[in-house]
Amino acid sequence: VFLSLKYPQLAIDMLEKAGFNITINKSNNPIPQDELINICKEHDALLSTGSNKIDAYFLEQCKHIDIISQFAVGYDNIDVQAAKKNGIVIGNAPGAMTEATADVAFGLMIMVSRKMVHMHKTIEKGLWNHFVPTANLGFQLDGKTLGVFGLGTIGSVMAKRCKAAYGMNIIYHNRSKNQEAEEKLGAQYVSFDELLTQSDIISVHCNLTEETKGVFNKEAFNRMKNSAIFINTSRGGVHTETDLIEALKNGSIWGAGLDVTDPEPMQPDNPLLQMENVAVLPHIGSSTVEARNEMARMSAQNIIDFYKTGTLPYPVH
Ligand code: 8YV
Repeated sequence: VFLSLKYPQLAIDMLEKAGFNITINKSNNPIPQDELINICKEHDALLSTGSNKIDAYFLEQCKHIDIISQFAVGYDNIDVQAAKKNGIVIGNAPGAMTEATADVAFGLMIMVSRKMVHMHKTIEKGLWNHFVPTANLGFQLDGKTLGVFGLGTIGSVMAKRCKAAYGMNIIYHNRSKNQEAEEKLGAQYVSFDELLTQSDIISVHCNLTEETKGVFNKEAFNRMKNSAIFINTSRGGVHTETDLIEALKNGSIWGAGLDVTDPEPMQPDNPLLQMENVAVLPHIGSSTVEARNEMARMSAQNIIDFYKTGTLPYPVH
């Protein structure tokens, strides 16, 4: 088994205990695709992550691979159809980072509503001089309307936190209705346009697919409230960055909180980093000890069970 990065020790221990020979990329730098193809030629299984480009070319070159187990819930870096065509089984780690990612969305929402990143910077710049009654104003979140784009596992936990903490009204837009969330959270299904026009905060929790790529674009931002906050902790490709920058500059929306960008990493000269009502984090949704260990367990278990029983506990179909 090749481990494309130095994953948590739990994954290494589990695989070694189960008798696998493992090789680890200990550098912690993502391996360029051509190099990874050459390495995979010497291996039967790959423990991969979002930074590995596993496209049709890769899968054609590595069709001898039995299983690719993704250390993530998202697998937009993998061409699943091409994997199927080449008889390669794919697994992932759904649910491992649900709470951790919802916390980041929730935190970004508060950070943006009170301009916390900007406030921190003003102190660093020596600009905390005296109290000004009308300066540094954000706004409160109590009773606001949260619009969830993609009310699945993570979106539901974000909605649950917002309802419990702020009594928020929850609306959502999905491919299909989420009956459980409607019953438990009183969430109301709305059209995409209603989500845009009615939400005070929009939080994105969908997968990145051909359907969701760039849906938060100029048109969408123009439909949103001028006072709205846009939060994205799913994939940067779901919003169009140039349109988001424009929308923030011209006041179409009030603020934005991002844990994901396109491309990643974001460069330090990005104009978003200079904006008062913006908070950007370096894709830390799953960065908790608990989540990363669970991701390690699930992704290792996929490989172990596949060779033992022929089936995966966490398959991607
Ligand atoms: C990972 C994620 O940090 O699980 C996901 O889909 O976005 C994060 O947990 C990232 O994908 C690295 O693989």
